[in-house]
Amino acid sequence: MRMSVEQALNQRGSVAIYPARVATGEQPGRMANRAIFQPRRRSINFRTMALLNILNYPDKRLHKVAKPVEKVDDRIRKLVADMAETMYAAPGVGLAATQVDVHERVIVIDVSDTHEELRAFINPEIIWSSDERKIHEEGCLSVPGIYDNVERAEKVRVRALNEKGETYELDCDGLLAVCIQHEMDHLMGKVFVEYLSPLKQTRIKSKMKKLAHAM
Ligand code: K1U
Ligand code: ZN
Repeated sequence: MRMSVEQALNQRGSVAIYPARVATGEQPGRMANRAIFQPRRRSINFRTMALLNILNYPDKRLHKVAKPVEKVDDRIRKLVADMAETMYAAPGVGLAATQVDVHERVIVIDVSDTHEELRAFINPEIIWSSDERKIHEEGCLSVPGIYDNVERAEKVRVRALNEKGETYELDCDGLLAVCIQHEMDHLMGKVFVEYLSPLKQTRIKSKMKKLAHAM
């Protein structure tokens, strides 16, 4: 059964970081299975949570480079909560702050079927990538209706801050690895269609512009 946003962010409105596969000192490339995160509570009131507007490609603001978050405070926790709600409502499995016109290094991801694995990545860095690469079909909430294959590292290790401002590391593979690389591109102002051929990009831009005029 899927979790609601209210359940994913717990009863007092906190961003719940559910047990996740996290790095526990193993060599890069080995997936660790020990959970070190516990759900935790913060004083964000859900009643104030908001659905944010997602920018559509080819909006120029999607090409802005996000700045590091200076302090993980209630403003950032509220942004994480709003981004999570927006991602679940879309629906999607990830969202970068760039896509909601906030140019700070914040990402939310939940690749579970049940909305039980919401993760916030604040000031994320990829600290290791596998040499093995994999082609995966990608979509993007900023390019609705367009799906295409992109080749990326099969596995990555990410270092980021959580919503408490604590540093953590996470080994990612499968859809999570694809998604974190896709979202980190957004923070650098890059949209996945930019990996496609110039002809495909032109067609996608024209389709998106037609869609915008029809709305
Ligand atoms: O960044 C985004 O726009 C979110 C994007 C993340 C992503 C998905 C797949 C491959 C790479 C990156 C999406 O969530 S697109 C929507 C989507 O994939 C999805 C929607 C509902 C259920 C499952 C997946
Ligand atoms: Zn995207």
